[in-house]
Amino acid sequence: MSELNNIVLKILENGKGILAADESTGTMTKRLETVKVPSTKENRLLFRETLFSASGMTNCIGGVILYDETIKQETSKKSMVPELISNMGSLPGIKVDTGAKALAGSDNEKITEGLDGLRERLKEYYKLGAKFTKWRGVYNISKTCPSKISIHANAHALARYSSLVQECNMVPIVEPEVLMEGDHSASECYEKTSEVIQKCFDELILHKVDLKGIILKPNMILAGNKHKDKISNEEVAKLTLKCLKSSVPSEVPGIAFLSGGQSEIEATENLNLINKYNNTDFIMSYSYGRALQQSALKFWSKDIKDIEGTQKVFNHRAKMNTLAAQAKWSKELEIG
Ligand code: 5MM
Repeated sequence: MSELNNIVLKILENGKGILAADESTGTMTKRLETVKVPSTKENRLLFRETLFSASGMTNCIGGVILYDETIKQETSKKSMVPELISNMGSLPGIKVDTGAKALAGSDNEKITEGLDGLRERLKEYYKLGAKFTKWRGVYNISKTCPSKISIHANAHALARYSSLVQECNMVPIVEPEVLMEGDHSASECYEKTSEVIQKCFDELILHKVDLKGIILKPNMILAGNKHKDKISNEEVAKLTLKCLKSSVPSEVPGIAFLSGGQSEIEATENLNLINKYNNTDFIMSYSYGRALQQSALKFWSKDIKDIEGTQKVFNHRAKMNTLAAQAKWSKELEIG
């Protein structure tokens, strides 16, 4: 088994998932503003260190995606953040894209940037302890979107990124996110997500990426948030499985979903059903940002010194999602 495949299996073993704590400073500032905490370097570190040192990290969180600022920070106990994560039994990872910018030749669509100088940055992150990386391509659904240009350009960038990451002995997380914003139906989401994922794999294969050494981070199949009808959780799970079964090559060892604006419970319940009906060989787990941090952030904002209380809230969410990754979650477990 390759070294990269071992890393994937370690991150996703026994229902473990990924904590996406890679919000750029702009996004983290928005998150902190919603709970009225000033977005200083110190506060961003304090919240993140609180989560990274929680006991739930050891049994539930196989990997943490960091942002450039965080991977270079020193904790209150004077260790570097990646060392803290490793000591908790998890693996440190890093977001390496530099954000989604306006895509020339297309209206209202984005292309993710960050390939220039990437090889050098990867070497630096590897030295800082990163074992895996993340790059997110973002697509919206409308009458004309995602356009062929956006599907092609983002797939190409994801493949060039993945190939460079594997050259540096790290696992690339490949994240093509079809957004849930809009009035599209679930079947439109199904169709567009399938097209986007298939194109990503065409490019990954063209660029000789070892598919056994990647993690795919897709969206679930949902109706747009402005669509008149919501589909049931059972339908979400079945459509998501159908889409991935037909679009993802069987060599891929693991899939870790993004939550994409679903509520915490919805993201957990859908993951549980996906695993209940999983008729594939893929490990199906989570790589949640908001759906792992929302309640903890709200609790923490009331008293940023209440480390223990905040960790309790986070541990609960991590445990619920790890149970869901093994189809062992039920609503009753949420109480108490
Ligand atoms: C944690 O948020 C990441 C976005 O950061 P920026 O937009 O600031 O670059 C994002 O890529 C995240 O990893 C995924 O979308 C998953 O997060 P959610 O909240 O959708 O589970």
